[in-house]
Amino acid sequence: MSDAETLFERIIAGEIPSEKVYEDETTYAFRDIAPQARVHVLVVPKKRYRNLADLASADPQLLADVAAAAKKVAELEGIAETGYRVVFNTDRDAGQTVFHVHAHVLGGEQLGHFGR
Ligand code: IU
Repeated sequence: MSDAETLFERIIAGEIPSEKVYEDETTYAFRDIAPQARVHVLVVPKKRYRNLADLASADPQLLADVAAAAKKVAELEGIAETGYRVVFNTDRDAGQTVFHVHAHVLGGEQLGHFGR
């Protein structure tokens, strides 16, 4: 198992410092170290699955927990009303680098739109 695979488990365990935004029994949320928007928070399930597809098929309740935590993060960050984006990068073409599924919560500014 590479460092990248265990990184978020070490952050959740407090072995690597992070700027925590929210935590509950099953999820942990912290600021991305390389923010791509004014608000950029990662929501990570404490139990590790490789990506969204694995999480969705193995543990739909935990996926629901991640979605609820993303909503909570948006409220705490004051972007629930203005809007935000939730992204799960999955594998090579999306540039996934940490193979412990995580939701990027992005907002706090007008985000670029694709498909227009
Ligand atoms: P990705 O979805 O796997 O592409 O994104 C991983 C994110 O983890 C990326 O936005 C990094 O900036 C972020 N990150 C971090 O917040 N702290 C770290 O120590 C490392 C990566 I390594």
